[in-house]
Amino acid sequence: MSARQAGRSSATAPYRAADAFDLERIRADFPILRQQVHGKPLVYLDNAASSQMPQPVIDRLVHYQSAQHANIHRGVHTLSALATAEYEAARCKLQKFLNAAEAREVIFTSGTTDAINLVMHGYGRKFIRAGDEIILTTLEHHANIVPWQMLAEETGAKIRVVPMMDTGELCLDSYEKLFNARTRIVGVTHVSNALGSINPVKLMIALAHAHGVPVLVDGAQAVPHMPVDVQDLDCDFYAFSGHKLCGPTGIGVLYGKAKWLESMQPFKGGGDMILSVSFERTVYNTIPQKFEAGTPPIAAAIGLGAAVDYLSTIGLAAIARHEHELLQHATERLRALPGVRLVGTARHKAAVLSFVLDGVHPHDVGTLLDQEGIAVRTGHHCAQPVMTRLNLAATVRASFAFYNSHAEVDALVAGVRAVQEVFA
Ligand code: 7TS
Repeated sequence: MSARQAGRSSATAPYRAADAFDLERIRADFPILRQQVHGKPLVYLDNAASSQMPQPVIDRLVHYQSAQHANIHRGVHTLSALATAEYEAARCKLQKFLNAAEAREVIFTSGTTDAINLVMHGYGRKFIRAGDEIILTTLEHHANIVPWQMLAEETGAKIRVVPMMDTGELCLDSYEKLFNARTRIVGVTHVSNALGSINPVKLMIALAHAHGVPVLVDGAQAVPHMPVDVQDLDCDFYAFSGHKLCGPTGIGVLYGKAKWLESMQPFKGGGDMILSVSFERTVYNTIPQKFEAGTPPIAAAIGLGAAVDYLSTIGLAAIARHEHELLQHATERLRALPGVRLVGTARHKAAVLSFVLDGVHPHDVGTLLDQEGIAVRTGHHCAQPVMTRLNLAATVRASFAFYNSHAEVDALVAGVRAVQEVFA
């Protein structure tokens, strides 16, 4: 018997069913969704920027802070041992979530940006020299462009860019032709944050490996929406953020194959990342500690562990199915409106719908939708090369999560029609 059948309030019974997708029960787990904005029920469609946190994750953070907090890896006292065990247990949850071969391949970072910068410093500054080449794609978020530009400027390396078609799909023929003996790394986003295109990363990784080149996948927009298996993908690095995954801000993950992480130089120096220090010689710690200098965001890591537990209970496959239905519904309804142009029509897409309205600036659309309680993002989405390629300065972007409903999609469509009437 479910909690609801038993007459309990769904707000006090976190989602537990592994087999049935019960949207009402799921929504009841998210206190923020009960809010009103400008007197209207909140319709939160800015999940690509940051997702919301369910009560079990909030509760886990409160429990940690109220009963378990101490610094980790350094105290013999009980609380320090407990906090250390909980932090390392969170690492094991992330290992399982990604199907990484070993827990030491999971490095806690402050987010995707930090994880990519770690690869740039740890791998790039060690292995990339003048004249070497870095392959990126047009679809990258600035977080997977700017660090590599900094490295290119410092070393004299070159950046080569995989072009994109009008649909928002990468030109794979061109990708293959970019490889040569100087190619040192490929950086590719799994899912485009601006358009939602799902890139064929498994194929792209296999092609890179055929040339002996490692691949960094930016998974910030993929892990919240589909099952990800890093061993199946065979990626060398995989980066993502906790706050897009129903977890806290200030935490993220870099998965790296042990053979790379072991051969890389540390990114940040300090406590915990060393085995011994003298003014003559410092010996670095083994992985993962080698890449986790200083006191890490302990509570946030434990919160992220609780978030992946929560998502795994619902199931990423079920999440992907529900979000796909939402995306299809939104695509059909918005496409049917005269004066609306969808931006990004790749065959394989996840959870993101970008669009523009004839004669209305995206920022005006966002501001008017907000008056209706509807949260969307407008602008270039930190993916300016995508906008430039499509001759756009900005789009309106609705991005969905598993807790969104068909009714919320309908509210968005009604909101867009109301905006059009204002500007008619
Ligand atoms: N990579 C991708 C693909 C992203 O979508 C983002 C954030 C990042 C990297 C950076 O993540 P952070 O957690 O380190 O900031 N994307 C967005 C977005 O689409 N709207 O706001 C942030």
